[in-house]
Amino acid sequence: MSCYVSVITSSSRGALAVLRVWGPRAVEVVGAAWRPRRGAGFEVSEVGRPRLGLIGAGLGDEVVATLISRAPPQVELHGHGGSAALTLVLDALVVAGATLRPPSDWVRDEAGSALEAAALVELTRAPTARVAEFLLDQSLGALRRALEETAVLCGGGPDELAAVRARLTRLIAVGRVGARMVAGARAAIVGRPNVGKSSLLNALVGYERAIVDQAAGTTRDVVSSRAALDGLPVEFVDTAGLRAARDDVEAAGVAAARGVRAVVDVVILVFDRSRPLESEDERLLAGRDDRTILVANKSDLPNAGGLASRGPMIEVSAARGDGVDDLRAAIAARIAPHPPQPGEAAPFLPEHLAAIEAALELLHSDRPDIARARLLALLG
Ligand SMILES: Nc1nc2c(ncn2[C@@H]2O[C@H](COP(=O)(O)OP(=O)(O)OP(=O)(O)O)[C@@H](O)[C@H]2O)c(=O)[nH]1
Ligand SMILES: [Mg+2]
Repeated sequence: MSCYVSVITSSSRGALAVLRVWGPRAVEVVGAAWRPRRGAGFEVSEVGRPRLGLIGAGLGDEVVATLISRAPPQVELHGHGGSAALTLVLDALVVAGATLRPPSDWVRDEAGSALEAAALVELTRAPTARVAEFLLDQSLGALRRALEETAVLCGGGPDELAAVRARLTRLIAVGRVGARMVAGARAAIVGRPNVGKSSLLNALVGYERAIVDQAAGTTRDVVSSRAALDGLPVEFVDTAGLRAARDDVEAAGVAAARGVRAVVDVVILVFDRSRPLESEDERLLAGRDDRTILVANKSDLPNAGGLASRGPMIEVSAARGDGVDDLRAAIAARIAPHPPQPGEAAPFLPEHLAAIEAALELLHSDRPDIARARLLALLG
C-alpha cells in the first residue's frame, strides 16, 4: 500500500513550502509523522479544516495539515520554505512510509486525463497571462472534451464524419497557434548589411539589445531577445547582414543567419528604403515564402523608390519608431492567424498536433475506427 509526497512549491527561497501527500496510505502516514498542537491525531481530522501541528525530529517544523479528501486520500501540508526546514519535514514523512515523487507525478494523479495534466505542467512555465489563460482552459478539460466528443462522432455515418473532419481541421488550425504560444514563436530579422536590422530588433523589444553602427557588417553573430506581442511570446533573432562576407568571422555569421531562417516561424525581411535595391536584396525578395513579412526601413529618409511594386511593405523608421506598432501587429497576426477563442479546445503540444493530423489523414483514407483510437490515445 503506497503513499507519495510531492513538494509543489518552487525550490527557490520562499517563506512557505507546500507539500501534497497522496496514495492509499496518505492519511495514515501523515498521522504517524504529524503531532497536533491540540486535539486528536490527524486520522480523525475533518475534511477541509486546516490544523496546526509539528513534523520532524527534535522540536520539528510547525506545519499546517489539511485533509483535502479521504477518498482518494489527499493531504496538503504547509511548512516553512527553505531547504533545511523542508528536509526536516520530508525526512519525517519518508520515515513514516512516504515515497518522494516529482510534483508532475502528483499533477498526473490529480488531473482528469494526460491532457489536463500536461496543461497544468505547462501552466507552471507560462510566460504571459494570455498563454496562462489558454492553458487554464485546456487544464479544465476543453481539449479532452472536444476529443471525446469527436471520437464518438467517428462511429457515425457520412454526416457525422463530415463534422469530424471539420472539427479536426479547426483543431489543427488553432493547435498550430496553441503549440506556438506554449513553445514561444521565433522571428528572424534578415536583410542586407546596414539596412537597420539591429535597430529594428531594439525598436521591437524596446531596449538596446543589439549593437547598431553605421559600418556594414556590425552584427556577426546571432543575437536574440524575448518579448511578448499581444500576449504571444516571441523570440526575435537578429542576424548578420547577408552579403559575400569579407572575412571568416563574418562568413560564420552569414552562414548562421541563413541557418536561422530555416527554423523560424516568421522572417522579417528588411530593406533600406532610402537606397536603391542591390542584387542581394533581389535574391532575398525572390526567396521569400509565406512566413515572410517585408519591411521598408528608414522611412524618415527620402525614398529612393526601389521598393515600389515589390509587394505589400510595412514602412518603418527603426530610428524614430514610426510604423513599429504596425509591424508588431503584423508579426502577431502571422504567428497567430487562428488564435483559440476563450474556452475553446486547442492542442498545445507538438505531439497533440501530430496525432490529430494523423487522425484526419486516417479519415481521408476511410479508417474512422483507427482515427478514433488515435484521438482517444491522447487522453492517456
Ligand atoms: N535615418 C535612419 N537611420 C537608420 C534607421 N535604422 C537604422 N539606421 C542607421 O543605419 C545604420 C545601420 O543600422 P544597424 O541597425 O546597425 O543595421 P544592421 O542591418 O543591423 O547592420 P549589420 O549588422 O551591419 O548587418 C546605423 O547607422 C543606424 O543608425 C532609420 O530608421 N533611419
Ligand atoms: Mg546588425
